[in-house]
Amino acid sequence: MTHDLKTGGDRGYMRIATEEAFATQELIDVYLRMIRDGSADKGMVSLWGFYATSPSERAMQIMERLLDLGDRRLADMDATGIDKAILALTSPGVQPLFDVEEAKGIATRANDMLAQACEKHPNRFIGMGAVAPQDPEWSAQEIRRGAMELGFKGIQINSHTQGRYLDEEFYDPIFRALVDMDQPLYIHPATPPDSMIAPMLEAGLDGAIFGFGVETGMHLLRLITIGIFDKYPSLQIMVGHMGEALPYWLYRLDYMHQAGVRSQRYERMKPLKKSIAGYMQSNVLVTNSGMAWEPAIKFCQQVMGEDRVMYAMDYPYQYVAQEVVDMDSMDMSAETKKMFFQTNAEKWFKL
Ligand code: 1DF
Ligand code: MN
Repeated sequence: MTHDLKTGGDRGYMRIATEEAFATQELIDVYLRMIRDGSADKGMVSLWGFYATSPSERAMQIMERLLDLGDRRLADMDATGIDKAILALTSPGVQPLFDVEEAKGIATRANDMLAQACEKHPNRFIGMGAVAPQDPEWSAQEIRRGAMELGFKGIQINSHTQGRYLDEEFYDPIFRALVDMDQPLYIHPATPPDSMIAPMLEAGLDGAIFGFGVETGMHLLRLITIGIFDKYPSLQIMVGHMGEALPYWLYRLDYMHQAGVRSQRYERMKPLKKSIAGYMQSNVLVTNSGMAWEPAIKFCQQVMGEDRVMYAMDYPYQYVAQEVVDMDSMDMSAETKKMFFQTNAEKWFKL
């Protein structure tokens, strides 16, 4: 520690944390049911088999914190100087559920509960809605309800839905609704689908340590390379964890993408209006959830633009006060630091 953490802007900026998770008990209960009846994928068994049943200190604390949308969470925010939290239903949300009516019911009730908490604490909580991509038309309606009735500022989708990716035409209603409502999509990680997870799981690399980022970075790349931002030039997509490694790869991605387009090696790989780096600078936003690391933050600011990098804690998964102190202490102009902690989130979430 080098200084005390207080809310209220004593360092010249408010801290807005942009990838903060909550859960509802009924969602956790469904995960446990799916693990028990054998219908859960390997990733859910690994992730929620751990958090929802482990007696370890980490798992117990995270479960308690996830389920609280009131005093406990506010006290934790106060203790770490977090002025506002942008909250979303934890990963993988209702996306793994096979019963689509059940999925929609749980997402609706989670959205209603979140909206209530935001209404009760309007200066502290901001909501991003949950959808059930299994039913894209319903999800589009729920995006509209979130924006027009619940006060939500975007939606979060937890990467793949049962091994399917949002670049499929099937999911187009979701993008149409987001663009109509002028709201961002936050693509949050999930454990990789069974088609991808085996060698990661074997080595303990399936979760937040690596599998999350690889799978989510690929998801965003699939959307970019299908031309989602040529189709919807105003669309903004957010990803956490410092861009899920894509910023560091940009040179190679663009070189190989352009080589692939020129040689017509893949039918799907069509010419785009911009380079991949170009889209990262006009349509992608990153947060530093889980990556309290000054060099990575500065690198992203350099390659994407200072207005495209935002602060996130990833509460309760990475509730670490020292990381907030470290971010406060970054060697960065006061103006840029305020963008990072506060004004970029205000701008892109339209707070
Ligand atoms: C973990 C990390 C879990 C993140 C999460 O949701 C999550 C974890 C289930 O450490 O298991 O959102 N994260 O974003 O880094
Ligand atoms: Mn997260």
